[in-house]
Amino acid sequence: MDKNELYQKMYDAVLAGDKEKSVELAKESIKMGLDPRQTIENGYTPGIDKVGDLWEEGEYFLPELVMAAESTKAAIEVLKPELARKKETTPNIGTVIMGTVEGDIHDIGKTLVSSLLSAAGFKVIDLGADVPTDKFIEEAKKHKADIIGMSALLTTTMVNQKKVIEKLKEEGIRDRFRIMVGGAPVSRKWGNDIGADDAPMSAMEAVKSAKGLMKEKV
Ligand code: B12
Repeated sequence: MDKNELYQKMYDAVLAGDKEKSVELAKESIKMGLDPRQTIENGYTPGIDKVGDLWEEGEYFLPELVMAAESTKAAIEVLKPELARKKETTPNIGTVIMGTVEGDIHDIGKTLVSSLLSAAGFKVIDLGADVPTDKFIEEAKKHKADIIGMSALLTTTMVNQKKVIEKLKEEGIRDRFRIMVGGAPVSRKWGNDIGADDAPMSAMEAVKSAKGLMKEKV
């Protein structure tokens, strides 16, 4: 099987919500020596994106969405150690606090961004999903974070990214941190409007952006 066939099978497994198959294919990609980042971007991400479209079109319902999400997450779990193994030699090029904002349980994109940042040499403190505004700030202070990353997948929760930034401003510590926001409904314009430093559109872009923000910080 060549890599494109494998990517296609990954896509199909996510669409079918077949967790076992999804995991098996992730293991296969490791055996084949494929780059785990490429595997995620070319196999699993297109799958979950398509599931989103099918849901929007009314073809898929919540159980299918959940199964597809679980299949994607399980595959990423298998690939995580591979990502870590490929970590560049420079230890801790910066500390990132990452989480999905309050009221929002979507965590696939956020976890992907965390994994890739950590593979690129960042120390990532992943707070998980549904993270209260104050928690972002407490943890950023505690770990002397360089960057705060916030994910939001719902138009109703995006506003909580803004709340964190406003709270930081109120405390007079906004400039201590660089701030990245992301998630499907987030645009560069939104990032700009709420006073974030950047709003990268994908996990790959997030890595580039984080490296750039670290340079700016010095
Ligand atoms: C999977 C999924 C779910 C799963 C989530 C499982 C999980 N553990 O995450 C489940 C089934 C639980 C779910 C629940 C709900 N969902 Co949902 N879900 C999705 C779906 C299909 C895919 C999201 C996803 O994981 N995409 C794949 C990842 C890789 O992409 P991503 O998250 O966009 O991340 C990439 C970039 O955005 C970026 N990025 C992401 N975060 C960050 C952070 C930073 C700092 C940076 C730099 C970059 C970055 O990098 C990532 C990788 O490239 C989307 C549809 C879609 N196309 O987005 C709907 C979607 C987000 N869901 C939606 C809705 C409405 C819901 C529910 C409210 C449904 C309900 N009625 O209960 C609940 C929400 C409950 C809650 N309180 O949060 C709507 C939101 C509509 C809106 N405008 O607000 C969407 C858009 C579907 C739709 N078209 O209607 N959902």
